[in-house]
Amino acid sequence: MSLEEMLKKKLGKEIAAASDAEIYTALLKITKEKMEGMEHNTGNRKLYYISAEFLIGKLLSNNLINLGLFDEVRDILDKNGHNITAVEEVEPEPSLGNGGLGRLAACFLDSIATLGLNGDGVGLNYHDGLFLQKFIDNKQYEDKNPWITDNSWLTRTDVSFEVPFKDFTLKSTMYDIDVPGYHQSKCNKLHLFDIDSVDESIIRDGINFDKHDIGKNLTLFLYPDDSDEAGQLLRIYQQYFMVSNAAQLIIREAEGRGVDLYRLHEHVCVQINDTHPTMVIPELIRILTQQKGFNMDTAIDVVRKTCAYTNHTILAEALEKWPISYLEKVVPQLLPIIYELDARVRKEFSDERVYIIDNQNRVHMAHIDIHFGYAVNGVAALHTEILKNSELKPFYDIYPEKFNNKTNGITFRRWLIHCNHELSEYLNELIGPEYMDNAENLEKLLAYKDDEKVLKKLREIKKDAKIELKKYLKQTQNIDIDENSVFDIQIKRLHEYKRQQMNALYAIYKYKEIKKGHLPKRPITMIFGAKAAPAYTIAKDIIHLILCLQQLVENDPSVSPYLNIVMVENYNVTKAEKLIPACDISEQISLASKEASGTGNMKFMLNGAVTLGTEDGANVEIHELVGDDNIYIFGKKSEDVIKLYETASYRSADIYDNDPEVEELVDFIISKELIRIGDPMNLCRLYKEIVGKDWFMALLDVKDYIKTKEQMLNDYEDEMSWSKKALVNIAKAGFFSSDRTIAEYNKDIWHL
Ligand code: GL7
Repeated sequence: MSLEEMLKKKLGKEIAAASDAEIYTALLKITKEKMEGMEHNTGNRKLYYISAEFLIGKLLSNNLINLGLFDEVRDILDKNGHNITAVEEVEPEPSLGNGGLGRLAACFLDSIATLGLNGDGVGLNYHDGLFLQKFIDNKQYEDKNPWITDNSWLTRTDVSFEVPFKDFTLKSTMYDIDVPGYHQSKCNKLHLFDIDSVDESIIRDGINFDKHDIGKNLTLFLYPDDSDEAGQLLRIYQQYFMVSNAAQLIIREAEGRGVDLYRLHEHVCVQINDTHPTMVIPELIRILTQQKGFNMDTAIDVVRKTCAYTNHTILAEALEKWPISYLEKVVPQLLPIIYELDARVRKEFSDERVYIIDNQNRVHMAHIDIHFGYAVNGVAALHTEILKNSELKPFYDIYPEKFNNKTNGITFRRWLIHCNHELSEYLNELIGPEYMDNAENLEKLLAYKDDEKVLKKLREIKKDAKIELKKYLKQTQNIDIDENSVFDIQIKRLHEYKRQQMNALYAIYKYKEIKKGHLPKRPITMIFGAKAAPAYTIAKDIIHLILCLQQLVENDPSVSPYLNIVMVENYNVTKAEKLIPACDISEQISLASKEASGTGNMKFMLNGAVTLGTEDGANVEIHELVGDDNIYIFGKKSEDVIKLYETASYRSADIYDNDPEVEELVDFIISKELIRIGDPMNLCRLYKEIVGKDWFMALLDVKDYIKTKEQMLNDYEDEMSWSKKALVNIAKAGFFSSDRTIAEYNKDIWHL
């Protein structure tokens, strides 16, 4: 049967007569059936990628692309008066992740399947995911974010386990999402565990709920507020539920394959994505010793050869340390094992910095991973060096052979072929489709770097993407933007280290310049998108500042023709897919040493934006690849920043007091213009934070930042030379394909 006939049959009516929602559901069912018929990848060693987050985004188009059906479906819909973009709108986006870490896990699943490797994801089925962001009175409000509908990509399986907690046991249900590789005949799975008793009706006004009722709340939210003890306990419940299911699944599947558990490591490999799944180590040891007759030495030995750990951050607050008393309340069965692991470490090493349990009775999860796993990797070259030389130095001194770098990557299926059809089709025409299978082929584009026709076409494609974004913002937020302006975009989680506040100071600078009559050559559209963690006060104050600036500029006719500030509501994967193709200037301005890698930087580059960035994370590698002429670097280097922290010698007040230009920008936060629009409490708090603390040193780099951005805006006016920069960025992006990253993981760590 042809695809068109199948679709008609599923719909039970003519395609032309069906609604977009009906077509979406029919396509989902057809796609799911196709994937159900596909075999799973096989291999002697199987990977389990355990992660608290999988930010998979909408799946219809990507599955169609990978199955090789996208063009056919698009044509069938066109022929019948429908449009694939409108059909995509119907699909709810699962918000099973928070930022780069979760999106990375999703890109990795795509590449693992594309390389035909035997590997599944394991995580949790949060019904309301991360919160839905709303702006009311220029402030962020959080609402629940349900995404599971009657027809979804989830398939309920009959796999179920008993997960024992201190006071009760919960029975799990495993749901699967199929993960097809690009043009592959086989498939992998994402396993998401859940409980049947979860109850969304306990959520009241926004995202509040009874944190004690674990049988009802366990899989409601990703990262429930943990500013109190009940919230922290809930996170431990979630983590243990995730890893206990994972461990039981691993053992059951291994036994099912006839694996001798004493050789588990030869057949299984577990990648621990950040510290959230760390308890899988003591849990596996517990199962092997208590249920499978292993002695402690052997169990530890086998588990150590099975588990590997990825570190994604050097921020202390993100390296989890759970109080023993909390673990005692939730999973007392793990404590004898954790004590045993700690005792072994203490026996072998005298340096207390490598102990598992510290003198405040807290368990350092990363320390378990490093001692009792066989590999530790950072996510960009600079980040791994910082881990080895400062953050995790005592561990590197003990286990130099375990440390390795795996620079992050992104799947080109989603971040080029899907989100930017026009560009990918043009690339096909120009350099042939080989880059789709091997991204390094993008370099062929360099042959055209002085070809005016090509450069002009790239500029046209960018303009078309801007027009698309303009339509989308009008539709969704009733915001008008000018496609002839330069698009300067910063989209990422809101965090002080990412320095959205420094970008806001630039907006203030530009506003003041325009007020003085110094008009830019071309209007500037500054776009932000970011969610702030619900309990992160200063991050929310920064959102408030940006929204107030947006309103100020919008209502000032002497400024609005030249400057437009837009904060996109509820920034997510779907929005990123519309924003990234339209971008000229990619803002990657974290305080050097703090952004482990970044992956948005790679997505922008691939879509022909030019980076404005510090020497941080993967920006360093982008810089090396494109060369000085095709990136704008500013700010203090990571060595200098690390020294400033070590010597505790940074004082933002000194800069503020001694530099009238900086003072003027910062003072504007509490100016009468802004206080009239915003909430004085929030604005004053932010002002005081920047003058009195500025922990992530925005004032240190702000002047260099402004100068470099001005240079960039100037250079943008030379159309051909700017387009050439865009071309070089696209051509050099091949290195950042997650297929390359996964091939490296497989070669150096997984050996599947
Ligand atoms: C992150 C890093 O902050 C980010 O730089 C990196 O690209 C990403 C994937 O490795 O991991 N670490 C982290 O805790 N989150 C990240 O996005 C949330």
